[in-house]
Amino acid sequence: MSAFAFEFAIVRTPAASVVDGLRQGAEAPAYAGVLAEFQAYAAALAEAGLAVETLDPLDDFPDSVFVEDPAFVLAEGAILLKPGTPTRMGEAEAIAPALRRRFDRVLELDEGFADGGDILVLPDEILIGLSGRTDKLGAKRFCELARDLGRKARIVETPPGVLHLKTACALVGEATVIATPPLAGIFARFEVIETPAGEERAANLLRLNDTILVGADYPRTIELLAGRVPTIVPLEVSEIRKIDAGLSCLSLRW
Ligand code: CIR
Repeated sequence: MSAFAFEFAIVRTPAASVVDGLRQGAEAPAYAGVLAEFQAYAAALAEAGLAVETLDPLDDFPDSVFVEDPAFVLAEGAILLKPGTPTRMGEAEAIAPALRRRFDRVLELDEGFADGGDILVLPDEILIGLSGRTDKLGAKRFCELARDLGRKARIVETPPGVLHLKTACALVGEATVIATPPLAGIFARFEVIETPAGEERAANLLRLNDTILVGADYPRTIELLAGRVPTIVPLEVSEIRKIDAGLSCLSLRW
């Protein structure tokens, strides 16, 4: 089963409050810039062949544009997660109606915490990374729920200081991943493209059908990807990067 064949996506327009999104750095993003990056991203999903549903902005939740974190979806069903940080905890409830409209099976993480940014779908298994947002209890329960949806899942460690597992790795092809050097070792059965020094953030790219979306500021990574897929789409991420985001977190895909 391909792990990057997608037909549908859900995205959420950033609210004006996105400028107050959680961030480790000093500089807040500009709203107009985040909106422009979001719009280009949504257009790229459509261009890659996905039917995109856009949800309304939620001003009460500054980080709610990052729909990947409060839920996890597969063609077989969805799992409502429990974001592991106080300002994002209400996001799962906020996205639940959209998922219930689209999926017959919507399971719920009822123990611990887990963010979707920590969940990487590979062709033969799903990895969930322990992080500042995903604890052991949540990860263990996620693995059980994934099994209920017919998938094998297991827990891995996320390197210290990295927000989410997928901040530092992504699937590139059936047998190829990209990862920062500290994570390269967990992908024993894969060809691993290591991010060039200074381009670690490029690891949060997105393979969709025959297309890879990648941050435009990472030219050496783009060179390493050349020829691996028919279409590489460099996207501006300079504003969303200020709130610690990349390209996977802006959508749910199935
Ligand atoms: C946060 O700290 O939760 C947001 N500012 C960024 C979330 C990025 N999500 C992701 O990579 N899956």
